[in-house]
Amino acid sequence: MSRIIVISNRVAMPSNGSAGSQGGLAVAIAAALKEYRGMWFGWSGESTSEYTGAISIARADDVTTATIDLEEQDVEEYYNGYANKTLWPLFHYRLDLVEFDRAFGAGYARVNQRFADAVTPLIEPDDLVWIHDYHLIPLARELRARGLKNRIGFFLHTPWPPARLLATLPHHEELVECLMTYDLIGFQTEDWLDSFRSYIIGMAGGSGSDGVFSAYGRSARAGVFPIGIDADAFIAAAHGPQADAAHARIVHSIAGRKMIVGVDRLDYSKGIEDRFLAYERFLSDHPEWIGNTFLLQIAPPTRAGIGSYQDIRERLDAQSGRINGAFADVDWVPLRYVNRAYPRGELAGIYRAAAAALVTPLRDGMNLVAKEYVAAQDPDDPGVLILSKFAGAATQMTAALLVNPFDGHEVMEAMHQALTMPLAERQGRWQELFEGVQRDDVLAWRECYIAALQDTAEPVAATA
Ligand code: GDG
Repeated sequence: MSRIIVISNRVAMPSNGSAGSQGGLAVAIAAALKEYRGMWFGWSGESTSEYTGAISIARADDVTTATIDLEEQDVEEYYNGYANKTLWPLFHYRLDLVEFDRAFGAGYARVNQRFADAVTPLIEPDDLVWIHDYHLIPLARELRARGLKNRIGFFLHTPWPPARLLATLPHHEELVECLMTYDLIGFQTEDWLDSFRSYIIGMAGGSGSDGVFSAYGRSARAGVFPIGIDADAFIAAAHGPQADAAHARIVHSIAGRKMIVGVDRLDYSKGIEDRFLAYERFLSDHPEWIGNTFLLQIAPPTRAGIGSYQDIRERLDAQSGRINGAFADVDWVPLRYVNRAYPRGELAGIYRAAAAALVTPLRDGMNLVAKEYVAAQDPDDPGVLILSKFAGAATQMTAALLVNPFDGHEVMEAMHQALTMPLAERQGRWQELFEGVQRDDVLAWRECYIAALQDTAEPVAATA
């Protein structure tokens, strides 16, 4: 069997025991690589004043990792810059937050070349190479330029933006041309594949049918591969000692009320601001819930060096202060807003204790929190998932209460519906969701993607 070489920006092994907020990509890749012969290559997360190209190899939790440190300038221009100030907001439809800077583009190209230089000697002829996310779109072109003939696949964890939005990016053609160097391009949902198709046909003058796309003189396959969670491991964690202890602690502090939970990296795409506004409105319009419910929002800070992230943090601090100032009583606080990460086992116990979850991103490639919440529920008394229509997960999780996160009224009414939903309906909805989460788990995703990558025609010729 071929080895799989996974390449992503960060290599970060999540662990059940310690707190971590590596985000969905790291959680999913670690789960997908376990029990597979292979290697995970990427940035260590460390920066140095000068780039050395030295590779550190390690083995943790059955996964071999190979990492490089980046130069401080790389982190600024490639990671904070092009990846997180340009592509992330653009791919999440936030043109207002996009920053274009030539230095960012140069840093993006440079780091992709550095990745290619470092990883090429580690790749053997039969290996399948699987590259992840928007940080590394040009990497296949760089690997081909270094003579690599292996099958190379790409998976995008975020949305792919509509063609007219993408067209606002300087040199957008080059980005898409790079994507066409892959043998297989994977998206989370049909929506993002449709956006890609409309760009290829409408803007690149290419064609696309039956999963095969042609443009810029090359052909690539593209398809939909919705990512899942490591369901069995998460269910086990939800009933483990760490979860039980966290569950007991939170149930004690819930004190007979109904808890609504939100868990998100502190990111503007997750819709936390609109969620807080909807919750404030819920307390005003449904005063019967004052004193009888509360919202626990866990939001570990990420990308804290970026201005738009500092801005949203300040706004959320102000909003939470205002809501608590207006509604709190001596023995009750309506909003518990926590800026720290919890170990995964504890999170599972917290999910299990929540009568409802608010997963209301404004735009999200998939959203794993929605799936984790479902996996953690007690079958005899499951909570209700309130899910944004604009999360990729909504295409699979149709038994959730699906809401438009921009419509505060709708979100507010969904909270009321969730907290008053009869047990039989909760169980019916949960059963359907749970079966999907278990069936379409991260292992199914990996098998499906790898099988499709193996099925691709012979690798395309090098572009050097
Ligand atoms: C990207 C795409 C796509 C959060 N707080 C804590 C914690 N987390 C974990 C959650 C979950 C992960 O982080 C977040 O995953 P999401 O999928 O919700 O979102 P992104 O990080 O934006 O992930 C997304 C994903 O990639 C996979 O393809 O679904 O659309 O944006 O696993 O549990 N984990 C711990 N403590 C916390 O406090 N341990």
